[in-house]
Amino acid sequence: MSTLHGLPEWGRCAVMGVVNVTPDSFSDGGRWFDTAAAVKRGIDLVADGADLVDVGGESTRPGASRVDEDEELRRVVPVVRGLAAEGITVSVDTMRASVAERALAAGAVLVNDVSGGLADPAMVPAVAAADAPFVVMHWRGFSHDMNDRAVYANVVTEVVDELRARMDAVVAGGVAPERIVLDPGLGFAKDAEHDLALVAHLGDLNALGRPLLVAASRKRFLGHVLAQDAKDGRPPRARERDAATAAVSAIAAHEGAWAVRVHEVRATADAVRIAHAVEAAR
Ligand code: PMM
Repeated sequence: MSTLHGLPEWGRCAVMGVVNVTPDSFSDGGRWFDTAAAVKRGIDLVADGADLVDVGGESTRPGASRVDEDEELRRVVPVVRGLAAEGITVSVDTMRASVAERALAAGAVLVNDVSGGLADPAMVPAVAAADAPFVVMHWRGFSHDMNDRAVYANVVTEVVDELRARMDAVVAGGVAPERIVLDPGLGFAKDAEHDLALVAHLGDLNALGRPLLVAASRKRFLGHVLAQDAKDGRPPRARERDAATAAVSAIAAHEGAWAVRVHEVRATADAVRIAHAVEAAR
């Protein structure tokens, strides 16, 4: 189990609940678009067993175009403030330094950047200046054409190498190594086989020596696997992938992940506890 400077110590794989304040996110777009509904959703996720809540205002679904900065701020900052006021540990999911800064000022304690600081050159300096914990995800480019970048000779070694290079750049930019969390970026410039290979080799990512965040929740690769046994051969809808998500949460926890990021918390909260108990019984 890895620990992370600047955040509570949960003693097991943590559960990060997701609140997407967007009209168009892949699995829950439009559901928590209003500030009050989004804050209530975050409170409900904590009641269900989330240890922290990740608030995002930009959809990164494949093919998505970018939201403008003012709109992202309008979506995210009041929700962060509302959740922090409830004493909830809040993370902000953004690729923009300005949004990260305003969210930290509003009470967020972790910056989750799916681009690992690549999308906005001001992000790494902003995170360094705030001395905030920082999630660095494996990323090869914006969502509008990321599927074209899903080309690997060996996805596991390439993701490990690219994450290591990114981590080195972030540290060179002033972020303390002990504040960095790494994330393989399931579904980002990856097809189903790539995602499965990464889940199968999470131990290789542990070799990077930093806490790992695994975000499989409702993603396409789960639908791809489940479609193979479906009567109509079609993948279940995103919201019908929560049991599959919990299965990955158990695997990730077993492999020592620091946290799993999920839309539906209850099953995953149980999964990480069972994984922890099994580990303790060894
Ligand atoms: N995936 C999404 C959004 N944010 N953050 C991290 N660190 N890792 C991810 O894999 C990730 C993320 C896309 O999922 P959603 O839009 O369905 O919530």
